[in-house]
Amino acid sequence: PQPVYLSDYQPPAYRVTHTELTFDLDPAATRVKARLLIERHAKADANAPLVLNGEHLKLISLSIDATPLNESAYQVDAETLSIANVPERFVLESEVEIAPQENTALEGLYQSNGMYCTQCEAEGFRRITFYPDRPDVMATFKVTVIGDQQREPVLLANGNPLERGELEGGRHFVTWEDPHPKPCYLFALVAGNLHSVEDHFTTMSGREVTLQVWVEQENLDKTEHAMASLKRAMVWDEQAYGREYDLDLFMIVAVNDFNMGAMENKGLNIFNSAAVLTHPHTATDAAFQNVEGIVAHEYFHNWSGNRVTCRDWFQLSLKEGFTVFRDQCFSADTNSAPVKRIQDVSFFRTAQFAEDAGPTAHPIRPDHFIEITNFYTLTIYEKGAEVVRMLRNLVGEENFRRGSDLYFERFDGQAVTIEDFVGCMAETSGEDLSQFMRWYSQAGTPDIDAHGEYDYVHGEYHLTLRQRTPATPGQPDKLPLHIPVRMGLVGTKSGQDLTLTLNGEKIGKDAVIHLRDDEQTFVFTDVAEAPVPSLLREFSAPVKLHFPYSREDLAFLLTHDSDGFNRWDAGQRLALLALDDLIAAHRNSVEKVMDSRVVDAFKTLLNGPISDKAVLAEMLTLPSEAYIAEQQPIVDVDAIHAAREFVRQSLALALREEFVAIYEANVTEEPYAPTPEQIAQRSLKNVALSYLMSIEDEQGLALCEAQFSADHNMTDVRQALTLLVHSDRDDLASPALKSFGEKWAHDPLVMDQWFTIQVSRPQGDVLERVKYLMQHPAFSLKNPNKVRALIGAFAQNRVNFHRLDGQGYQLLADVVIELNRLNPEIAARLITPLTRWQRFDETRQVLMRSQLERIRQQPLSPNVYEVVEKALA
Ligand code: DPP
Ligand code: ZN
Repeated sequence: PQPVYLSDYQPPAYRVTHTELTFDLDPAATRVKARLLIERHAKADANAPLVLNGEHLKLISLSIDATPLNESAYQVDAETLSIANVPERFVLESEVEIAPQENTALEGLYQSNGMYCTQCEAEGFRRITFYPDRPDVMATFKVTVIGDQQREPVLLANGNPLERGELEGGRHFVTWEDPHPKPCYLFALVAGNLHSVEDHFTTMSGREVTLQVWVEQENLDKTEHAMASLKRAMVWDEQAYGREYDLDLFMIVAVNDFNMGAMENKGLNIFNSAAVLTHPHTATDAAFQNVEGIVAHEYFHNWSGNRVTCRDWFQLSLKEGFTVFRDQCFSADTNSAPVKRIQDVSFFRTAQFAEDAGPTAHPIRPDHFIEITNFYTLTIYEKGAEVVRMLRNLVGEENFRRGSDLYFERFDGQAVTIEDFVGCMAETSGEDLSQFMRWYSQAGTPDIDAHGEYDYVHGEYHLTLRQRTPATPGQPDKLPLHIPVRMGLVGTKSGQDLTLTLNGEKIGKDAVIHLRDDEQTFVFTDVAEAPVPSLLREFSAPVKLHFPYSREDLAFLLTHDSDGFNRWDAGQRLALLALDDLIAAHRNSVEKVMDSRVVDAFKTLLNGPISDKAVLAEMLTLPSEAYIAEQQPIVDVDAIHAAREFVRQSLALALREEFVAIYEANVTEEPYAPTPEQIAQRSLKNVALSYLMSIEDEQGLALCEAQFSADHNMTDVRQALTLLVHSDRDDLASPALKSFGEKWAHDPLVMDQWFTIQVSRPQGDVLERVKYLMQHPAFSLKNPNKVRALIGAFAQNRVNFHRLDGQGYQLLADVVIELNRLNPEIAARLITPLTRWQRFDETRQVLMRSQLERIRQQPLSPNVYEVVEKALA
């Protein structure tokens, strides 16, 4: 397979102004008729052939302006249909046949649980009909769906319904019209035996919108939260961005088999059921919050993605980075803002940093790719969002809003580039953002080495920042970036933020300094007392900040920093220093000794006044093994696990009374609600329980069992079950697992959790368990959620996946090889843990590479090929 390059971009020679489609549904032989109004682009060569994309299509007929084309007039290969001589303006009609029931790739039109649905982003539409499948071709659509009245009573497509009626042979049809020009990746169709919950929304200009969430009958009681989230998102986008909904109908459909989380098809969002269905008994707090965020994300795409879309797929972050940023702000406004930031950054620094440091590292705007589905990554999405956040902070909130207004207004109905977006921000703010643009083209995470010195004599603080971005594949040399560093100086005597004076100018107690060169020294004057610097507040840039903090400094910041995020981060840094010592002790077989400063810090937290329970729960949570691993030059999974367990147990032993008190103070009999208050309470209580269970004493076990049996809500039940299964008390875990599995055998989303809990157990022969569960009737390799819940979760199980006999790697490779045939997109994603082989010891490196080599021996999809080649390069 050959890569495509951004630098080769050419505007389309022909555009489609209007698209009419008729689907005659059949599992094995769906007929798709297309009637396309096509025009040659004014600047295009008059002899330019018409080239349409099309894959896995059986061509039945083809005509231009109602004249059938004979076979010599066109050429078809596995990927395209070309017609050499076409008029300047014409109607192209085609009919093709496709087989939705055989489509296991879940791209294009496929079947899930008997219902028909589509996924066209990025390049799935070419599996539906011959078409210029590229986002810069935007057309209005009229779509007729014909199905069986019994099997498919509900027939949905984008836009507003226009007409419906009965046909012969028990068939019926519905015609839909979408007046907004859109690229074909936003096309959607759903047909099946579905039921809906309906609600209404009045937009700020008074437009009445009908809202529907479509699900299978048994899930009707799981839609309330998604609907409420949608309404909140609609209000928020009006207030925060002045964006209003633009059709009479907005639909969300839940489907079980879905590669991604959800899809923002115009007026007809299709969701992975895991990203929409919730019920207190089946979904955890985290799932409720995830649903809220994803519903909002897809809704926000209506403007950032649909009304204004991407010129080409290299610009993917234009819509995704911006939309993730928008959904992050929404969730922060709706829930606990500091906790949202802590959770996002914590995930980002673990997973995106790893991606940016590995063989698949790529810029937010890649310059080439083989398979675009491999680029729906943490870099495009999450780092893209961090860059938009930096932009907002650089130009200020007001200019940012004026910039986004300008962007939406100027480019409405167009397919544009990242320059167009950043250009609007530069225009409204007057800022020079040219250096800032490097964030979009340079891969890798910048390291910032910071160094500070207090000059008592002159009352000055000298802060030196040095930036360096490591080489990434294809980018050996990096240029300095424009990095906004939000900071304060916390006086060690007063415990307060000191007023900052830089270059003779007072800039406040909390300010942003701009690092643009490789190295810069900032001299703060009138610094009356020795400070501890608080740097990169709220994680103001996606960088690794190194500052030689002492443990005393960190303990001080933990209690005194005015920035909640950095208070949390100080705790994480303090724990990491202690963990470093313990990892070394484990490796050298020396007795482990707990750092009393960490215990004291936790004690202070537990006994202090509690202002925000959700933040406290985060502060009491140790860095994950994956994040600890990120900090190590060579990852020693066993030492990391042992060290972290030692800290957990030491804290539990030293602070047992406190944890019990916290637990008891936060038990509630209130009916479940996913409110920030209740969620905070539960997370605090469940953190306490996990400490108590780390020592498995009688009291902890009793609380855990009682919490499981009380069966109050899934958050509590899942935590209790996880802790039991991950303990050494198989006598308690086995019956709990069994009863849970039996109780929920009918609910696929709960069974996914049941799989994950078992295969993420750190000890025991989990590999055997994985193999056994792969035979379970609730498991299927064809369902991406199952694959993620069982195989994906196992590959995150650090100790067990990385076992020294290599069998964990082998199992993953076996699954990748099989999925490569069924669903290349999911197969390619699943390889990720193996691509990180450079991070491990020699023995594991050899084992991981040998599995990558084994995969490479197979006939591969372009998706898997691209990832494996990079991993072994
Ligand atoms: N465009 C989708 C999303 O991120 C991905 N399928 O919302
Ligand atoms: Zn998105």
